[in-house]
Amino acid sequence: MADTKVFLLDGGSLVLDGFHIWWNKGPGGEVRFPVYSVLVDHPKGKFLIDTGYDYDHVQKALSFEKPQQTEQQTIPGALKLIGLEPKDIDLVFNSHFHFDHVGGNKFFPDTKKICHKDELSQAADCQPFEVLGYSDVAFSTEVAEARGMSDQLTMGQTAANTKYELIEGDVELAPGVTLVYTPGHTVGHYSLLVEFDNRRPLLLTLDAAYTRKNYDNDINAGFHIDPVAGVNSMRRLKQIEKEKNAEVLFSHDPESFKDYKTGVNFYG
Ligand code: 5PN
Ligand code: ZN
Ligand code: ZN
Repeated sequence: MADTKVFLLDGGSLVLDGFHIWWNKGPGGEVRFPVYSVLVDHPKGKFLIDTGYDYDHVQKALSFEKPQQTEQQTIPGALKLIGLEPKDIDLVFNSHFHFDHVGGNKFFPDTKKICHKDELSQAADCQPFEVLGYSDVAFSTEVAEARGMSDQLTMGQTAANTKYELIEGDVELAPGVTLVYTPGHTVGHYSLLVEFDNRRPLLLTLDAAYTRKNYDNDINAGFHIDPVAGVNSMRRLKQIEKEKNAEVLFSHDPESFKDYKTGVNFYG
């Protein structure tokens, strides 16, 4: 754990109606929220958790989400800010395969990639209400071909360079870096716990809780495969928060994000 650093890579923002962020609760109306990825710089390797959204994909498939993303908010741009390039990353882990978490996977053809064992098959054969969430399939030739969307494979993706190692349950990536299985939002969703030598642990909910209001009130976002599992996952995260005295970071919280460390500022 010595010297572990966590960088949040600002990936721009999107818009949703409040009833999609706070399911059956609201209030409705346009909410612009952040999207970011997480770089864990650990003595055992540089782990990238999620890769944000692809601007062109969102413009094409979900233009109603009004993407705003500068060059510095792309994955290569955000890595460059901290003096890194995609080739410096040792492992890409996707918390789940929604479009706003996989858009930059295409920059990592030679990097080891990991996901939950059921997430890949679900993205390849999703429920009708999940089609928009799983609309960017360029992260996997297998998924793109299964869905008849091979036209998205424009950056030389092959079966070999979009292979995923499959995991299940909680997994420790390296000492103090734990993937916490939190299904509900999707079948194979994970949150992330990072422990340090010299500061409180960070618990990143990822899409198990979009915002502090979701978390504090056990409110799912409007996108889920199993809302009961989603509530149970939030309760589990709160137990971990208590046990570990963790600082909790949310995936898409416009208010909290203002205080998060981004760019060259890091946790550690
Ligand atoms: C930001 C966002 N927009 C749409 C969807 C969806 O259909 O499933 C998940 C999701 C999102 O996170
Ligand atoms: Zn999601
Ligand atoms: Zn998301």
